[in-house]
Amino acid sequence: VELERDLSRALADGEFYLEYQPIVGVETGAVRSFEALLRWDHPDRGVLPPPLFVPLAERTGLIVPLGRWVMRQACLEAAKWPSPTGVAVNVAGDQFKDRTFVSHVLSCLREARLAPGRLTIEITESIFTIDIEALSESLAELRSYGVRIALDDFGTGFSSINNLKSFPLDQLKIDRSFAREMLADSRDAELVELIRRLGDTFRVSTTIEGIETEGQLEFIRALGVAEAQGFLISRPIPADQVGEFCQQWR
Ligand code: G
Ligand code: G
Ligand code: MN
Ligand code: NA
Repeated sequence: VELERDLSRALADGEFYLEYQPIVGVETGAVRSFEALLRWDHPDRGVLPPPLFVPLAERTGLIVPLGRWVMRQACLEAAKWPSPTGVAVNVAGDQFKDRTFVSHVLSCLREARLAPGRLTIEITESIFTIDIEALSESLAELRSYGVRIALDDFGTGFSSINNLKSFPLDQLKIDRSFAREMLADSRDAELVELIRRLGDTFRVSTTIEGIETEGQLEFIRALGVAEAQGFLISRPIPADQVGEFCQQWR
């Protein structure tokens, strides 16, 4: 209740900021992109992670202005990175209900002078509960400009493989729960391989989250997963460290 009141004030007061977590190519080790992760520097409670306030923002409708702030900030920051390093931005379903969503994304890209191909929009499967027609129209329009679409947390929730067929997608992000158990439980390993093959079938690339050990990285290399994200590579870092990370990485 308190947080709810604070939330509407926090945006105006500049209490939000983004951290960035690198995503690397598994074969080359090269940095491909960074995922933007929202943080709220609350004056009394300290830094709060998204699960503590994003659901609240969704309930109160503040997710629309907050999401617009995230998109603009991520594009402006990414434009300073060495090309063609990309940026991935998480977008909640309700943001698509905003009729100006697509034009706002395009205006952020234009303002930042960021090539659309350097932006990936991450959606989760919970998004499929909203108006599917309108959603896929918006995604298709963004894609026609070169923006990439990733399906986040894949393999959890109410996955319907059918969504892969009817949805304009470029990337599947395999949920980190699979990485966690993969070396211990052969069923998880087989699921990772299955998702990678689904990716081949639908011509979308696969990224796995939650890679924490060299062993896990070796393993997904053998399975042919294209990209990796996780603490082994780096925790999320402040925006002003991204340039340096790119320079000193390998
Ligand atoms: O930052 P952390 O690793 O705690 O992220 C937790 C979750 O919050 C992730 O699932 C991520 O998708 C979500 N998240 C992070 N940043 C944003 C954002 O800007 N908007 C939305 N809607 N979700 C975000
Ligand atoms: O929900 P989404 O997957 O978009 O958010 C990424 C979240 O996962 C972030 O909160 C980030 O801090 C967390 N994360 C990223 N890499 C790892 C990892 O290797 N291990 C664990 N346990 N969490 C991770
Ligand atoms: Mn994500
Ligand atoms: Na995820």
